[in-house]
Amino acid sequence: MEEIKTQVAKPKLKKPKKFHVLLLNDDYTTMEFVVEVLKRFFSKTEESANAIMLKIHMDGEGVCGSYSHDIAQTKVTQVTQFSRNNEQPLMCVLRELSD
Ligand code: TYC
Repeated sequence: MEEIKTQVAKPKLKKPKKFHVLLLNDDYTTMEFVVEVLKRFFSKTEESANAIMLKIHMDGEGVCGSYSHDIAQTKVTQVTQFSRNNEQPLMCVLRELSD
């Protein structure tokens, strides 16, 4: 009888990468608008939205949340569209997290 050889496949799953969504400071976007963005798109409370906005204002940038690539990219698109619709130059960007 012919011998049947089987091999066990190595697991090929990699840990999904995470991406930070950041807001960048500028001189023109109003503080009120940034707080509204943080509440509307990142589910922040008034208090934490204010703290994050002030951190961005002081440091130049700040993290709003971390997500899978698809969700992070959707947040960037939505925030950018909302900002342009409201004539605000606010910049929202994606940054890959090193693990
Ligand atoms: N620097 C802005 C101002 O003084 C406020 C601001 C905060 C703008 C955070 C952008 O991501 C930002 N009106």
